Amino acid sequence: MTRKPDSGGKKSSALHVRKGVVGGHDGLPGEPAARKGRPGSTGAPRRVLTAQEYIGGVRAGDRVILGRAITLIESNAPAHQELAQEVLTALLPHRTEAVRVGITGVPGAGKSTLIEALGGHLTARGHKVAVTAVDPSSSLSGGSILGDKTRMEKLAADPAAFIRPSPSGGTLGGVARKTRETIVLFEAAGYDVILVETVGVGQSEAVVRSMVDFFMLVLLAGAGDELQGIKKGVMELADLIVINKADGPGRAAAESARAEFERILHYLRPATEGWRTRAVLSSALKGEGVAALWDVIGDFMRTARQSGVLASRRADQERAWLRDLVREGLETMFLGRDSVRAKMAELEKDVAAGRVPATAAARSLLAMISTGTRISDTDS
Ligand SMILES: Nc1nc2c(ncn2[C@@H]2O[C@H](COP(=O)(O)OP(=O)(O)O)[C@@H](O)[C@H]2O)c(=O)[nH]1
Ligand SMILES: [Mg+2]
Repeated sequence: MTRKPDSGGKKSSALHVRKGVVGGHDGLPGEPAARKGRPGSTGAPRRVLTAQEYIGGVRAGDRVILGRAITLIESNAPAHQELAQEVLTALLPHRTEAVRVGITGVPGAGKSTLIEALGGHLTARGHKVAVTAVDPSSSLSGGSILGDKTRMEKLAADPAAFIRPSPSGGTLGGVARKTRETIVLFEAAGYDVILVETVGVGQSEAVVRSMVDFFMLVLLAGAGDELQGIKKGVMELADLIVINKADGPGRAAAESARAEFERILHYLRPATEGWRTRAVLSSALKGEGVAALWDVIGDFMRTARQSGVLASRRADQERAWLRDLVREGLETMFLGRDSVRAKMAELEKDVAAGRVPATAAARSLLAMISTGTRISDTDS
């Protein structure tokens, strides 16, 4: 093992090959006056707004600027991210205290239709409703399937509502970050009910649970197999189970499914301390049960606020978010080095061939953090 001299660390600044991109970008904060009036100086089709323009526009509830601010936080370009953080930091103290609701369930359960009905119910009562989705698969399918405006035609045209499809962007972690930051922007723009839809696959329910106050699971009746297929883990995340499509010939089946879920819920740990998860019926299509559903959410918010559970949940969520970001940042920084990537490729071959145990391989890679390995990758 060769230990590199400490002076090698001095070269670290040479690592940032992205520098040219950052420097040449129109969106860099710090010189707004110079940027004004020079639209398209980098050949970009639209001038990047200044931090003040984003902040003022979002706070004023300007829908166009809100949309562009979300696009900014969704961008992976380092210059955009820097500006985005400036905007988010300034907006943080100006948020409305919104009710954040997560909605999960299998495709076809009626989540989007329910959001359309609930959203309309709320805007009619003076609420401002923002809708988004967490759909990590959207980058694979090439477009967002969730938060799709086709099921939410009325809400999409409602001036008191704002619908933003799932960010399409790689990992679940990346999508989660963008969605959390989008929620901050929604709240700074004065939206007081935030609805986040996610499909019931993989880890996305847990991710949405970690960013909302209240989480509901939308189910269908009359599907015995489906009932079996619902993971106990997902039911234990839910503050409410909604048996949808309780209309027409499906009504009776929905009622017996409701009774059955009530029984099952007795044996499960509730998702929120001091709150009993119940099962209710709805017909999103006819708008039935939607007002009652909002009443349940109101009860929940009052209870959780009074008991302090809401405040501690939100604080826990912020802390967990911080830890996630640090973990991801470390990973990106470390695995982003050429020397680490080269070593990783080598070790992957070794472990796949059974030459080195994975644990030993991981240790030797991680040792590159502490043994003074040059951050500069000229040695690789
Ligand atoms: N009969 C009935 N159909 C519904 C109801 N809610 C949704 N649907 C229908 O179920 C299908 C799937 O709905 P959608 O909202 O897209 O489900 P999602 O995939 O969970 O978002 C659509 O054809 C809806 O019209 C309901 O309450 N009753
Ligand atoms: Mg949907």
